[in-house]
Amino acid sequence: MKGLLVKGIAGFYYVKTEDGKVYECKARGIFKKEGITPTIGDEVEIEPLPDAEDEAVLEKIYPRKNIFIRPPICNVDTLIIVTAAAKPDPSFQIIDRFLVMAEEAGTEAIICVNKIDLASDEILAKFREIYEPLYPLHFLCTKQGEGIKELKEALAGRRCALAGPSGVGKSTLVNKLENVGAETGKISERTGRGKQTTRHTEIFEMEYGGMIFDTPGFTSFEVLEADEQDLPHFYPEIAKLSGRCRYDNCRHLKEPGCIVREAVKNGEIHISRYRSYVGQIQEIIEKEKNRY
Ligand SMILES: Nc1nc2c(ncn2[C@@H]2O[C@H](COP(=O)(O)OP(=O)(O)OP(=O)(O)O)[C@@H](O)[C@H]2O)c(=O)[nH]1
Ligand SMILES: [Mg+2]
Ligand SMILES: [Zn+2]
Repeated sequence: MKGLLVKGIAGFYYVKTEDGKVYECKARGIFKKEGITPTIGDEVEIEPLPDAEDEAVLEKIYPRKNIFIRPPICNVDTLIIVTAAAKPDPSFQIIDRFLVMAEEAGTEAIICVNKIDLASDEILAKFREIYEPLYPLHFLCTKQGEGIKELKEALAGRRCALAGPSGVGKSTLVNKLENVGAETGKISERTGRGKQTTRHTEIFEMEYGGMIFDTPGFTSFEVLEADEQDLPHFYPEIAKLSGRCRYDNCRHLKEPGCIVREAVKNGEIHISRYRSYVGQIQEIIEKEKNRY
């Protein structure tokens, strides 16, 4: 029977079949031997156990369109990067890292700035300044349902994954898109951060068509698989200038004749984005150095 892996907890995989029934599955040993981990979003083949109501064996995983390591999900059409305008304060660096993840996986990316009820005009203007030229940008007050209708329209028919730090309102957003009962939490008074309310990734099917993956909040990342040469391609505004620097292998750091740095100076590339790029490439260089 064909199905969709919607949830995985402690070695059990929950697979929803076409008739809407959910089976609790164990994976065949062969996957482990081959180093394959069943992943949320996988399209799979299951074999129900003869003497159990809703238990089955996960037999086969169909080829994946893409896969993310953290959060571990696959077959994503659109990555919805959620940030709060305040509480917790936004980090452009974290947003840029998620954007690189999306570029790397070859998915679309949408940025949602939530909690605009708590935001200053300055911060909203800053979001526009940095991201409007690059990616679709939605401003939301999820609590009051503001901006939800437009977002729904943009997401119809797609498999979307929510990504963003704890407490920005991902699960609240899932419930606003459709009341599916995703668990939500409060912001800590003391730290101003979220409390990691969502522990496990889960897929919710939406009535307007499409599906949403709710994921736990992430702010730290496994350093990219990407190497130095790849990273510039994951910043579209840098990729656009590809091949125009004096040196072919320009990393756009301190090399003379660098067109990218020129573009930062004259405002064509936003300084905030360039800072994220520099931070990431330095991290990659550092990591590569330590490998030898
Ligand atoms: N003021 C305001 N608060 C909001 C808004 N949207 C969500 N919140 C609140 O933010 C808090 C955190 O929301 P969650 O939906 O649990 O956040 P999350 O991103 O799922 O967090 P994790 O599951 O920990 O990753 C809750 O108290 C929500 O009520 C909004 O638009 N405005
Ligand atoms: Mg959550
Ligand atoms: Zn350069």
